[in-house]
Amino acid sequence: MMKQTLQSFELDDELTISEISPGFPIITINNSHASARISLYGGQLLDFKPHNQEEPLLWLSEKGLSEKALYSKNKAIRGGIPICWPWFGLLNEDSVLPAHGYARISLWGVHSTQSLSDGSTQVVLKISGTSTGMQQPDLQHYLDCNLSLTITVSNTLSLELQTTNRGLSPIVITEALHSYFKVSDIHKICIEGLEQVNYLDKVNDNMSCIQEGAVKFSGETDRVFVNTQADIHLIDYGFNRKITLSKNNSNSTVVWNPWQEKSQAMGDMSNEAWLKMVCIESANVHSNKIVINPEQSHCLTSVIRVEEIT
Ligand code: TA6
Repeated sequence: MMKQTLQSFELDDELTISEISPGFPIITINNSHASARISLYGGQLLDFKPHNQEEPLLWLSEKGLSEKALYSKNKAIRGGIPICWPWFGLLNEDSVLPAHGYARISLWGVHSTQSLSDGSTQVVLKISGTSTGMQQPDLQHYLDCNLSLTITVSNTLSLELQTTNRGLSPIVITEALHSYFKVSDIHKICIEGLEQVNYLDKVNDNMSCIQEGAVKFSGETDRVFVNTQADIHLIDYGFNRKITLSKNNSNSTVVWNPWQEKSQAMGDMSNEAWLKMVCIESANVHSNKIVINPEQSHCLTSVIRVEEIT
């Protein structure tokens, strides 16, 4: 069968495909509701901005564009929505395998692009276990997986990450849509929807804690909330907006800000970046890991919308 060229997926001015640097194709969407960019490297949404918003919803590191640190093979792009799959964090404590798995450091293929009747644009990206860099014998079971990401860009943003097990044995995965949100100032935000939820505190030896009130930030924060399906609200008093993150088939939510010292030690974040971002991730991690039986699928979904604070 003839391989389709990337250009054949373009939709006039609504969706175009170009290379941001050699080997890094980017889909650019501009429809009547919003604009967005998606990198095929990582299957990663980079930007999303409804036309009625002054500020983008997602944070993307500007550092590296000139230094080539942001777009380099075997390294995840810092910002937007990286896909953590088939594991979140380290595979196990002393693992030397890539943190957050292989999906975010693999080149995805375009399966389809479509202009929907309500003016939104839908893109389906795919990758198979064998086309990621996974080769290690103990990862064989993941090679039989197919992964599909459906992104729908409207005045809301929807992401559906579907894992299908084509192998003969059940597989276990952990996963996250590692969304980096742009904020006015980390001191001027709070996160609602996690009150009284149990979390593992990664900055405190994974201590088990209970969230009292809204999440507010005054230092490094890395919390894995378990057994929660609730909608999350990111209230930003500086931008006067509320971002709501709704999820499906997700039992964990991760909240992360590296704070000053860690952010400055990271080569792909500028010194002040920690003030302008927060990660809120729809996930299935730790005790919420997912088992997928042969010929079965599992679909993690996240929908993001924004409104003014009234
Ligand atoms: O989701 C939070 C987290 O797991 C943190 O522990 C932090 O290290 C972050 O992800 C970023 O990980 P990365 O591998 O992209 O540097």
